[in-house]
Amino acid sequence: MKDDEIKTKKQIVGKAILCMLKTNVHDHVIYRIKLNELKDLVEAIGLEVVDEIVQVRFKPYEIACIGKGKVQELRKKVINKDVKIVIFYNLLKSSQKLNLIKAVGCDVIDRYELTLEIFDQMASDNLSKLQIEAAKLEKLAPFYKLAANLNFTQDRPFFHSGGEYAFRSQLRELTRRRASIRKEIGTLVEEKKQQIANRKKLGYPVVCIAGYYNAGKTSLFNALTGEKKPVSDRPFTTLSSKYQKRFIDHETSVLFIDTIGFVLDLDHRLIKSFQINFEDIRSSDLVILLFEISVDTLTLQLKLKEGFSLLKDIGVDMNKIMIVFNKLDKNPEFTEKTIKELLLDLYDTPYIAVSAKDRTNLKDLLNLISNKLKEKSTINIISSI
Ligand SMILES: Nc1nc2c(ncn2[C@@H]2O[C@H](COP(=O)(O)OP(=O)(O)OP(=O)(O)O)[C@@H](O)[C@H]2O)c(=O)[nH]1
Ligand SMILES: [Mg+2]
Repeated sequence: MKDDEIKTKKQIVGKAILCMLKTNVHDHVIYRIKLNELKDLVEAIGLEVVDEIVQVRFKPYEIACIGKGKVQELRKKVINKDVKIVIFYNLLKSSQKLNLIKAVGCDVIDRYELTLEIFDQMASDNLSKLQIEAAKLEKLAPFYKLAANLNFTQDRPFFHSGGEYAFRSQLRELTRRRASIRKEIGTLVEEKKQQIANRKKLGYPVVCIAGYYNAGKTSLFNALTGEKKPVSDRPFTTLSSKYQKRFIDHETSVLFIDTIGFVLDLDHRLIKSFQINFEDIRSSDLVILLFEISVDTLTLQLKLKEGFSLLKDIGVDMNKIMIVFNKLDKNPEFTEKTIKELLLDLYDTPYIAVSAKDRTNLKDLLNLISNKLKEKSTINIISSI
């Protein structure tokens, strides 16, 4: 299969319940945005969300993340509604996952496993596939060790893992597979690093388009470069970075990079698994942080805050960031007033609103990019004198 085809691996059919232990007692809004995103992701793999359970407590319970009473409530819902899988927003320890599976009688996964499952459905290139398998094994190995010690024999329909890596007899196989994957990834990552270094040698400034899934990164990349990379409203359509050069003006040609999307509360282990994609963002001269503006102001505020802090965690210099709001056609009322409400002054970053679909304001965006790059190279020249 070609790298730029959308792969539609078989979706998982069945009913799901969402579960969250909310630790911030005073939060009455943000948790809802996070649960909505979780619902979005769950539906993207084919499941139907039929109910949800939210418990408020300053800290998760050790045994099953949620309390005994809530576990019973969950069990009843699972039986009554013929639920196939429960998906937790919180990240579960292996022991909590095992206790929950036993108590509720169906499979239980957390947001991290869910994200890996979506990646798995979308992955078409070899490096992504290996990185996903490595991350899954990393997460599941402690679970299987624990399950083996407890002689836990319930088969798990999700991830097909019960059959593939089932328990004690196959733990050795799992360890062997992890080692061989690590080796393969190591080789591919070295190749990728070499490619990044070669691109740097060409001397073009690199502009990376980063942002949340479905923000329209690939659509903008295509609109700016004339490429035809796959675009869709399924999360994580792009897993491996895409590159294309573009002439902006007689002084400036840049290399645009389209990258993997973010989710809220992105797990740091995922960043580690997809290190090479994030290396593309970190090593760029300019990062376009792209946001979809057809959402409410609060969601946008949260994404702005988290987006900046994520880029900081990856190691991006804050002076290299430019905010671009996309899908202006869906929200033409996006005005100075909205921009004030977003507290953009806090970020001290240039911003612009565009529509990748209608190609609105793309020229202004290119001017902004060119000016920002020139400003940067002037600073570099001055600081080297
Ligand atoms: N109305 C409108 N839709 C857009 C615009 N840009 C992108 N879209 C739509 O938004 C959806 C997501 O677009 P993509 O370009 O695949 O988004 P992405 O950020 O690359 O997503 P991932 O690769 O999954 O992270 C698609 O259905 C696009 O058609 C826009 O300017 N206006
Ligand atoms: Mg994309």
